[in-house]
Amino acid sequence: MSSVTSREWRFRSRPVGEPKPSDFELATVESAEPGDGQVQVRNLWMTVDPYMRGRMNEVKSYAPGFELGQAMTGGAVGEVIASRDPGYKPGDLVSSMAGWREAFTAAPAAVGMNKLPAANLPPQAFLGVAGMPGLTAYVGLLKIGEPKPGETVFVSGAAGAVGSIVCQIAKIKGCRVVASAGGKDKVAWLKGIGVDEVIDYKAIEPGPQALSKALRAAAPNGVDVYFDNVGGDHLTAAIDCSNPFARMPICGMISIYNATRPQPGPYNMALIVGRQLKIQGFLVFSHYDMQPAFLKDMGAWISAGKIKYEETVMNGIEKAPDAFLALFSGGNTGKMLVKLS
Ligand code: NAP
Ligand code: FER
Repeated sequence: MSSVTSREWRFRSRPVGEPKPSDFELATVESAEPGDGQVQVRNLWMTVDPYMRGRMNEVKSYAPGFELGQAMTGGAVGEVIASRDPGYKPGDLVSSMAGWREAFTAAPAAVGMNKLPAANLPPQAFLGVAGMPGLTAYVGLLKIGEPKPGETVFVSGAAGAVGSIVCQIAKIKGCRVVASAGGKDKVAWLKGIGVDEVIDYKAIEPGPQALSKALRAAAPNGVDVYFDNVGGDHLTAAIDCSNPFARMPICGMISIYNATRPQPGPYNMALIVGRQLKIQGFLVFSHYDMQPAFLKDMGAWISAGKIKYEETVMNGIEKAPDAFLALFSGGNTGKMLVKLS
């Protein structure tokens, strides 16, 4: 046992609009030898997620925001290198919220530490397909969206961590899946994993209701479930093309996370009444009771080849802000991850 030198990213300045590299600062620290009840961990992977943008704002929300001058936090998986907690031993693989750093020493409860579930998956899968984003897809689609075989499911942000899993669960449930993503490569990848129709929203000719027209063409029988990762024009188009009693799990609205002024809602909200739409926001944190069922189903689907997952990997702690910023310009296909060692 000994102290270990680590680097960690600190929150330097609150972004206005799009975050920039100078909003983060890399510091070198010592991860001390563990004291009684503490565990020392070397992180192998960390995740960057869109929700972190909200934590950079000075607004009250479900969870406290990042504090200026303090280390950033977020999901990570790592290996125990020393332990003075009887529940952990060197070599154990653990998840925690002590991401954005190479190594740390902490009491397990202080950083939300858990041993990784036994599963035939690489550790970083627990930051993506078998972790928070995968559970988000599972809960949002199945519990809130309630898809029935033969229905049409429209998914925005479809080539991302959550969206790509939503598309494939919807196929498993016998639905027709229409997806939206930006760029030819993402379109090709989504078709390769079984999506029926893909709209390249970045290639649509601009014009009034352009996305609604593209969606109507891709979903001629209308939309029964819309899984919203994007908000804005995508939500408007989904409402335009909705069938009576459509369900819309609102997972995220990444198109407006960097907005600097209040954003208008869809102009067609009156349709919600006549079409009897159910539009419901949700947070994955309220649904961890579904995690055991999720891990069982997801493990079986991956083993059976019914769910495929992609990762976009940046190497080294230095790259963490770049990886985070790239989420807002579509730099990832599947889960965006930073490999630390
Ligand atoms: P992700 O989809 O892997 O990455 C973000 C993607 O968003 C980018 O790759 C980009 O893809 C797309 N994007 C960025 N700016 C956009 C814009 N202006 N218009 C359209 N698309 C844009 O991220 P994720 O982790 O899976 O998260 C997806 C959504 O789910 C986010 O809204 C996130 O906040 C939400 N989420 C919610 C919960 C919850 O509990 N409610 C949990 C996890 C995630 P393109 O190249 O296609 O533009
Ligand atoms: C997300 C967007 C928003 C997310 C969580 C939130 C876990 C939470 C918002 C809040 O607490 O107000 O992608 O993912």
